[in-house]
Amino acid sequence: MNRVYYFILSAILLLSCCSQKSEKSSSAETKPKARQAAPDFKADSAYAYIGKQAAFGPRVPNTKAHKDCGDYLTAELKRFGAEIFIQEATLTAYNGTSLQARNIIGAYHPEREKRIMLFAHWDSRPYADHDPDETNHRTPILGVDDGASGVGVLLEIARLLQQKSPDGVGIDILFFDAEDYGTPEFVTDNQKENTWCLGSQFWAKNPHVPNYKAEYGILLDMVGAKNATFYKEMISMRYAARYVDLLWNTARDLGYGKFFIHAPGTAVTDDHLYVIQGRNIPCVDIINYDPESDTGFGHYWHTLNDTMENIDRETLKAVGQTVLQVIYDN
Ligand code: AHN
Ligand code: ZN
Repeated sequence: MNRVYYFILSAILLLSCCSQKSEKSSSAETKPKARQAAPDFKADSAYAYIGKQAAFGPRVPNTKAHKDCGDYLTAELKRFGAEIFIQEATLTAYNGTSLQARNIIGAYHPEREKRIMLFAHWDSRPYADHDPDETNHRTPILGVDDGASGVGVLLEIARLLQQKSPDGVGIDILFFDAEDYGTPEFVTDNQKENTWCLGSQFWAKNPHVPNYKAEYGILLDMVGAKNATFYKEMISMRYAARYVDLLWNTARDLGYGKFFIHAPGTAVTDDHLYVIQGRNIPCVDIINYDPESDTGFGHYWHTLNDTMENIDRETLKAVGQTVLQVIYDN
């Protein structure tokens, strides 16, 4: 009698356990996971912040436009309630030029241990060295997608963070300087390494907080162009695959799968590399990659055509909403 009883009991337990399990796994396969509420990313607002930066003109280190734009970005982060850290440094360019550079950092809940860092470069390139017209190769670019777009998306995120911060995690927004002063194509006798990303290289050696650490980082580089495609950048895949998947799966669940392509891209030397190497923080580079083009980037890349005309609110929305969802889901 007892044995029968136990047999039936264990059979019931086993069955209920199995049915629960299969229910769980099938829902995970078919339905997107339940999401935390994230604020609504306003693409118009990001677009306006990009236009503001573009209106200064090219933001090349050692120019008035650069200084004025740096002041503007600092004031905006302050207005959005972040704790501000300014890092000023004299950095040496590939040709020996001393660059008066400034990394601009805004921290939300700086007291929290668990952190996520969001970053972009705010300078623009001194050379249109990929312009179809060779006489433009030494002319500075406006850097609207290449620079201003990532910063514009992060300013909109900062505005939303002030209204409602995600629970249990502190967010740091970092605007790195002097990313785009790397050795130009027309210089052939100087192929020194590490001439790009000077601001992030400096920060990685001298973080704004001693022993700074974050769980992971997200770099936004060229995130505003119409019909942009974000492939899974190779350095990000190597060092931060689970965060790449988190972002790309979230984008798909939110309906932004046409921008976030589930396929590998190339490896790009970008600010994330120095954050990974210098601080051992896994980072993802969300960067517009065009597998059809010669450079791998948009047709306007490092040309005088990197202007507001290429910027599309739909792309800004896809990137901004995806990043927000990931940090509110944390
Ligand atoms: C190089 O072309 C070495 N790096 C691409 C990173 C970059 C430049 N992002 C914007 N401008
Ligand atoms: Zn560039």
